[in-house]
Amino acid sequence: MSHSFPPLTAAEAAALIHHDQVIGFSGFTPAGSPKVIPPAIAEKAMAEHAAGREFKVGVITGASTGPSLDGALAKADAIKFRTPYQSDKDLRASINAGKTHFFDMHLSLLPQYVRYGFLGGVDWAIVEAADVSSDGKVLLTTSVGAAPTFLHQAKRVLIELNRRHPKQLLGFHDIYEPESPPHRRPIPICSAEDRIGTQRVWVDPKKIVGVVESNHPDEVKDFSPVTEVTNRIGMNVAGFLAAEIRNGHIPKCFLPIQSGVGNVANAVLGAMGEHPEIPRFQMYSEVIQDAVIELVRQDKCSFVSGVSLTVTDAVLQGMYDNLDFYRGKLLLRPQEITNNPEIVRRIGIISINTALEADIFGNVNSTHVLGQKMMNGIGGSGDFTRNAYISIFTCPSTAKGGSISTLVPMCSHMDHSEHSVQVLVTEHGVADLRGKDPRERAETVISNCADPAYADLLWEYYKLTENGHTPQSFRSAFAFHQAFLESGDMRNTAF
Ligand code: 0RQ
Repeated sequence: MSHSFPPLTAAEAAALIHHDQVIGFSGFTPAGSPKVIPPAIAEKAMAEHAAGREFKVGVITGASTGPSLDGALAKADAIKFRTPYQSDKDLRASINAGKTHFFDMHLSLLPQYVRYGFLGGVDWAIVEAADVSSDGKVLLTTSVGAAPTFLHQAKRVLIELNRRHPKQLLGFHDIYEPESPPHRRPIPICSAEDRIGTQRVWVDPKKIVGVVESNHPDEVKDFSPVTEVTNRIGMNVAGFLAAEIRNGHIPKCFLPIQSGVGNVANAVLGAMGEHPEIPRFQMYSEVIQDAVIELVRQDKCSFVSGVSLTVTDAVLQGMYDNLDFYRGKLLLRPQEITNNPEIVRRIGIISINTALEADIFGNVNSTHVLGQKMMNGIGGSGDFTRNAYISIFTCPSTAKGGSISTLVPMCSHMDHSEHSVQVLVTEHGVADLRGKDPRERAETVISNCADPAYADLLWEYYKLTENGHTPQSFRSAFAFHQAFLESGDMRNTAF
């Protein structure tokens, strides 16, 4: 072992954590999150509850995590508050039942919120590492997220040393934390592959209380297979971007791509890889999913900078067997840098994210099912959309077997406004909203993107009122949602 810190069992580590403390966990998506200490904290919580004592902790991470962290702690009712993003079904249920305080944040802002003390102090950083040296140099595993900030800001540190990850990961991370204003300097990234930081995070070794050994795989779920609908969405995005190259809006050398999370995003990337007119491209993205690795393998993607390697275990093992192939083609950075508005605007990112619903005027809801239930969170979609060279949102035109139209008169919750959303894409087509007024946008969205089962209803809504720059009817704006609540099907909408 290269370190000289006290070896601890997960239970011994959990015993050090007390009620009401705040923990910054590594991990961005399940990639790189600790997986043996959190279940032990959950067990401690259950024992404390059984003994009639309170036990809840504040949980801050880079983004979502997996069942061993969010799932175990939510099931144990051990989470006092949670930020900035989640996707675990048990945690989601607890949030939507009003039991867990969740605040949904732009991911680029999280590290500086912690650094500036907006969230109070951080008692513990619990960080998964591939290696840690006696002088406190921490080699992170499959994500960077906000781990450097947690390591620097926390009073005490626990390391989960995961032997699954090779020490040859050294060189795949680029660790850089900006100064706080007024001392902040420009972040010197002008191209996706620019390296500006260190390979490991340095932490004061006196803060490291102990090291817990682990051999647990990242808990990345398999993607749903590409369907006819997601494939058509992908082809529509690729076709739109190819036309943008042809008409000179995008330079022939192309621009870096950011792609969101989930099944739709995975399918879009696959389609881009196959389109003959899309040249070899770079990605400056957040989550590196399976489809990206395939694009790198095929040399369609020449370089990818991201926050996390959120790939399924088989894909990760394939990479580890051939790590030198990926060296120099892939870099993991803190979310504060990857999602940084300054860099997104400078390097001209084409952002492609998925919407839950969009309205005919181009506002987008990424987070709330029927305006009330939290799905995952805004994640990085706002960081990229607001600052992109071209911002694209994709979604199937319907959900839940056609009973929900994802295109509605007015979004039931709004994450991205008409001012930031430039292009909407469904399996039916592309609505390019740039340079259009609200009426033109509505006409384009309904004509090009709506499902035929809903187009007439959307036209009917649009024609309800002649008034105003944005023709809305207060009485009917949520008639689609109301019809779903009352009958389980938006096709029953009556104005
Ligand atoms: O539910 O599987 O139970 O049927 O929502 O929908 O179509 O599989 O989409 O997996 O791509 O996820 C927006 C959630 C999309 C994701 C969201 C139901 C639908 C299905 C999932 P079922 P799909 P995806 C940077 C970018 C925010 C964060 C972000 C997300 C389930 O992309 O969390 O963009 N984005 N980050 O049936 C009710 C609707 C619905 C609906 C879909 N209108 N009403 N249910 N569904 N539309 C990366 C990071 O930030 C980490």
